[in-house]
Order: sequence, then structure tokens, then C-alpha cells
Amino acid sequence: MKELKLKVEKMVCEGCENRIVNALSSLEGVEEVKASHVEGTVLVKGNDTMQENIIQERIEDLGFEVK
Ligand SMILES: [Cu+2]
Repeated sequence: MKELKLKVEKMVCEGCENRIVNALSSLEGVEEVKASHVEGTVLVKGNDTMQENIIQERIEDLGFEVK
């Protein structure tokens, strides 16, 4: 079990959270995603095949910034 907590900027509403959750949920190894625009965080849980760089890229593809 791997757990990743990312600081993500530019989320402003629940719609942004949902876009991130939907996009990350289909990535390999990802089992659970929680995004909070209030805290500016994205929490990702998954197995050992989950890759941090791919997760970050996917978030940035959506127009958000990973710090
Ligand atoms: Cu939004």
C-alpha cells in the first residue's frame, strides 16, 4: 500500500475535485483518491504499481499545478 499526499493549486470548487478524482481513478495501481479544493490537497492511495510521476502529469494535464 502506497500513499501519496500532493499539494495541488488552482482547484476552486467540487467540480475541480471531481475532475481530478475521475482522472486519477483509472490510473494503474490507484485504489482511492480524495481531493480537497479547500485544503489544496490530493490524497492518493494504491498498490506498488502506482506511479507518482504519472499521477502528477495527469493532474497537470487537467490544468492544475502540483507543488
Ligand atoms: Cu472547479
